[in-house]
Amino acid sequence: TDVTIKRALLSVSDKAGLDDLGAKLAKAGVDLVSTGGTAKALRDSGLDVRDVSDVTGFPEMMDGRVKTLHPMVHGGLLAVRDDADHAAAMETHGIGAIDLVVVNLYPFESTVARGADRDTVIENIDIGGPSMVRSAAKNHRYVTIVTDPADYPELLEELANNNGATTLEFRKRMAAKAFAATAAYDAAISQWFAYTDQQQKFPPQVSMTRVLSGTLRYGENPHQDAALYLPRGPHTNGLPQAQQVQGKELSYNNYNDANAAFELAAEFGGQEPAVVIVKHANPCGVAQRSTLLEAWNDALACDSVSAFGGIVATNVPLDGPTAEAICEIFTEVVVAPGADDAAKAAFARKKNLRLLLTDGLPDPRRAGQTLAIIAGGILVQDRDNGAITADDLKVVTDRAPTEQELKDCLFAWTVARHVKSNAIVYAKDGATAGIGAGQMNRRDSSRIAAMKAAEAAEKYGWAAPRTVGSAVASDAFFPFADGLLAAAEAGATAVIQPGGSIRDEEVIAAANEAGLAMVFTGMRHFRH
Ligand code: 93A
Repeated sequence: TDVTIKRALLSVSDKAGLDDLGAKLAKAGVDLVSTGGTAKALRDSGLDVRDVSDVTGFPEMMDGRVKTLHPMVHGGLLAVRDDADHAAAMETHGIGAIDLVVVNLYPFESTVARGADRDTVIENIDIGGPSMVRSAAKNHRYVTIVTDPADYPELLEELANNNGATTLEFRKRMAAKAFAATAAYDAAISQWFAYTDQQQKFPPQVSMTRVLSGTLRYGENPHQDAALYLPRGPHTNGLPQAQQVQGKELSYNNYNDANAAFELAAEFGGQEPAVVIVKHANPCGVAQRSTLLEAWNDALACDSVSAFGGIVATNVPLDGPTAEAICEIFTEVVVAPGADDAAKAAFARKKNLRLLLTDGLPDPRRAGQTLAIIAGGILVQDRDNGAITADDLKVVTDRAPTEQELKDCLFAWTVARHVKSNAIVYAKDGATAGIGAGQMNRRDSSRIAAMKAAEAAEKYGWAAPRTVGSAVASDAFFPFADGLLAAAEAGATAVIQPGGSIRDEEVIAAANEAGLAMVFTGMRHFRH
């Protein structure tokens, strides 16, 4: 099943690595056939090449739109070599077999990306290239197809190891890659049409043009298979781009949780140190302080029980003292925009801890889409990148929040949007005091958050829970006064919530009665 490469057709837009490949193929005695620009490049580097127009008996015409679309090419690619009729047809028409095709396509996506005009974009829809790629890939039993310059070294190694031939295994693998490449290429074209002509809203991200990056050990549970996919095109500064410095392989849940932690850490910018501890995609402690170590200590204090086996993210590079402190409890993953040597040395002693270092923080306000698969369909929506500032807040109570209360409100609000609904977050002096997540009613979230704060006070021997004198954030409006009253009971003095309930008046009256200051954001942050 090995096929010796005698004749190769090279036609590439991306000419990276071409000279070297051409030279090595020529040295191995392979005859080279090429289209205009590729032939010129090879000749310029001193190689002997036959023009495809010489093979077809037709000049490249119509601005290059018709170069390789010819039976002399496609017959040479598609013929079943050991079929007598095919062999006879080749003989009759003087069609020579082509054993290797090296093609990469007109750069459609980058032409769109640089904002080229419509005619230029259309001209960059490759027709002859994908046709050759598909012909060769279909006939992989005899023909080798290579579509990615990154595969040139492997091709050469394959030839070196097999006496100038390729194995069926290699040809199959490259054929699969080739069809994936043409499928992605056509998907990009169809998306461009959808976007440009039909003004459809969700073209670039929600696409089939995703590449499989890695197969994960398993999914959310061991009986589920899982993989990581990356969108083609520019990448966000996220976890798949991070460098894993140490530790076990990342699991599906690790990715999910670390992403939740890092996205929240990114909300705090890269200046004043912040620490986020996440469990099961929910933050269980968040703090922003003048040092990272203080931020860690205060984030941990919020719910030190849940923090065990947690995921930690920071918004600034890790330092030694903070790393030492993190190492005192069992932690699954730490993700940060960098780490100093002392921090790396501290983590190195925890062999299993996965340490991920990024070049920076993802932009929390970036546009994009999220997907949810439901039985029989896919739900698509814009990312929740909406944000409010202090100026957007509407004071609805008799008492306006103090400056400190306002700061605490905004901090609690920032955390709350990253907590599964129903979300209730108490915060005081730049640290969460209690977090209630994922309950089916708001009052229960409120109570759970207060309970966690009380447990922390007991554990740390504080005179009072940190909810006393705190601000409380609710991801959606309080439908009744009871959730708000539960917060007042826990000692909160300020409230931030979207407002918009038909019972707002009732809730505002209850807030006034309890002496609370309350602001409305006018924006909801459900997270399901
Ligand atoms: O315009 S095409 O769709 N018509 C063709 O017949 C054809 N054959 C190869 N584009 C065609 N190609 C593409 O030309 C290849 O896919 C490759 O990207 C490019 C190489 O052209 P050159 O060798 O002139 O630089």
